[in-house]
Amino acid sequence: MQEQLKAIQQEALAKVQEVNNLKELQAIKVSYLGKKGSLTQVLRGMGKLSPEERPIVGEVANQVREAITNAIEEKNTTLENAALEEKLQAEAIDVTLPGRPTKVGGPHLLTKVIEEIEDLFIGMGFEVREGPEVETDYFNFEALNLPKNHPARDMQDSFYITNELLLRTHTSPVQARTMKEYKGEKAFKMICPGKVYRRDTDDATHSHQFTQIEGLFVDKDVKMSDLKGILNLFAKKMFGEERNIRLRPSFFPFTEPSVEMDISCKVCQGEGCSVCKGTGWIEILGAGMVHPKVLEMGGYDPKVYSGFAFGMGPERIAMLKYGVNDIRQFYLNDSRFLKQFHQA
Ligand code: 2NL
Repeated sequence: MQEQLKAIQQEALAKVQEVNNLKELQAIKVSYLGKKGSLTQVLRGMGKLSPEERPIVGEVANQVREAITNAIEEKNTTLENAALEEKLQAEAIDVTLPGRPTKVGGPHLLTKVIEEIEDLFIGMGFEVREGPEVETDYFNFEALNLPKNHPARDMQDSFYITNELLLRTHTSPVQARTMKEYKGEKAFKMICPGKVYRRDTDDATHSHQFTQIEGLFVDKDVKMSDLKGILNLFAKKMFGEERNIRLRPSFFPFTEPSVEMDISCKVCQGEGCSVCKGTGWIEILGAGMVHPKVLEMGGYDPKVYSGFAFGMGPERIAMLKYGVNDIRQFYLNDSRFLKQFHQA
């Protein structure tokens, strides 16, 4: 029996020596040490031995079991280490590889132009105010002298949410709200930049959503010459000291009188060219003296207070200043367009 045990040990150790994966090693373990393993089978026969032989054979059996167990454990460690080593090799990161370049963004051209305009007016004592984009019919139209039957309220022209709520069609309601807030007592200068919405078919010069900056100056004794002086300063700071302005008569329901302001064409210096369509002038904004009814609805006594207001489209200002030829460029998010202005 001792010989049988020695033979089993030799055979097992040889097999363990040869094996080179964990699964086969496990199979070997089972085939020798498992319940039905060959070593176990032999040990079962020990009952038939004489009491003298039993401890001797028992000791040998234990030595054999220990030898096989140790060999398997040792091999197990070796194989596990090898597997780990292989995994580490396969998953190694080359820290010397250069990283992927990150694209550095920047403020949108429109954002920059709006901030540029804000800075100029802040420098002249104007405060910057914002208001809701979903407006009441009252603040968007009524308070601006656009009564119930006015064509600008048409479902064709505006995004209505209910009969009384709509997406604001201009930023003027922010100004109407400010007049209410100042209770007809406080003189103030403000501008209000923001998004506005009109039902429109988008093309190179139209967008159903665009931005506006409006301004309002209310005080005792505000005159047309104040309007002209401040807007002239704005035009020169924005487009260059060599530019001139002119005011042409116009119409807006919320101002009286109303004007449109042009700047002299930079390309032809007033001679007339294709950019200014032969006129020498380019329109940049609308303005006027605040209509007495609008002052009154804002809580200001038009016999005591007067004011001027203006409105411009930052997209148009940006298109003229930076040579953009299609308003849709501002909203397409094409990085080839956007990145041209990261330094501008
Ligand atoms: C334009 C013309 C304008 C105003 C906006 C205004 C606001 C109040 C009172 C009076 Cl609360 N006026 N806003 C006045 C004249 C012109 O905008 O062409 N905008 C793009």
